[in-house]
Amino acid sequence: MKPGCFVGVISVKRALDREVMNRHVMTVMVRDQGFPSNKNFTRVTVTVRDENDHAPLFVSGVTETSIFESSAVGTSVAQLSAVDQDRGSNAEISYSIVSGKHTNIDTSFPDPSSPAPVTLV
Ligand SMILES: [Ca+2]
Ligand SMILES: [Ca+2]
Repeated sequence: MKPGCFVGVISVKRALDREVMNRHVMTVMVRDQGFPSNKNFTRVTVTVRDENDHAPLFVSGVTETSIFESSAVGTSVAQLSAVDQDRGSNAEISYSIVSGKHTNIDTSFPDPSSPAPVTLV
């Protein structure tokens, strides 16, 4: 550090939430103690990086549907949609059936960002 250089620190006062505000732009002033004092200003931009602090949420509640027993293999049974407030890989969603009798039903993911159709296999 150069002689005569004084350090000012900007610190977090309250918890940050990227999903509420992902960028904080502020103007910081430096002032000497002379009389009259001299001042200078600079702009500081703080970007809040994402943490995986949100679970995916299904857009609709419980889904109940029906299908004819004669339905062809590949027939769509239901489409489910979910959202995740995080960003990037923290917001990527995949679907899987984790319980229930479903040996003839499976999920497919033609596009991870689109609703997940549940189809007969
Ligand atoms: Ca997430
Ligand atoms: Ca987040």
